[in-house]
Amino acid sequence: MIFLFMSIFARFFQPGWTGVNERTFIAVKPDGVQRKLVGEIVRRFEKKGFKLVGFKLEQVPEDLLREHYWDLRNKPFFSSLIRYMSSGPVVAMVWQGLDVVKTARKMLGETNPADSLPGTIRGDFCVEVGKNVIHGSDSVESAQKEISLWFRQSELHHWESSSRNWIY
Ligand code: DAT
Ligand code: MG
Repeated sequence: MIFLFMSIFARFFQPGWTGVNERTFIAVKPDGVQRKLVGEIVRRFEKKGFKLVGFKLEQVPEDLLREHYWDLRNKPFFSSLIRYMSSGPVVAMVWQGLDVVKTARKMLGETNPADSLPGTIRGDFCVEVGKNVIHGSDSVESAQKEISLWFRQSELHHWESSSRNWIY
């Protein structure tokens, strides 16, 4: 019910998330945090030229994870996915920039690490689909839903990057 309300809200309340203001939701999963990959992952997004607008370390309640992965609720791996995602803290982030949703998915690699090219995060740092270290929104619409599910407005920061004119 809350999720339905949030999706409707996200659909009609899109505060100019296009062009250089496009945003995506990225999470370093519990295995990524345990394996000390947070710095490496943040480094890749920073160096690419994207802007960090939200960041927190959080042990995520199962009900939020069930909403987050609602589309996969009938998959056989759903309950193990929820157990894995709630097994330790995750780092939830919002990154902003031109075509950030599509580009972040490229930087992540494929869902199955075995299909992910070297140079991608999943291609470089993991081997199994059930422990693939990172989440990234798959479309602008899911990014909007996921950001409103994981972050309060007050946790999203508006700031001017001093390197902006060297990137755009
Ligand atoms: P992605 O995370 O690349 O967007 P997805 O949305 O299809 O992939 O699935 C969400 C997560 O569920 C994925 O990151 C890992 C897990 N998953 C997907 N397919 C799986 C499978 N066949 N076995 C186990 N876990 C799977
Ligand atoms: Mg997905």
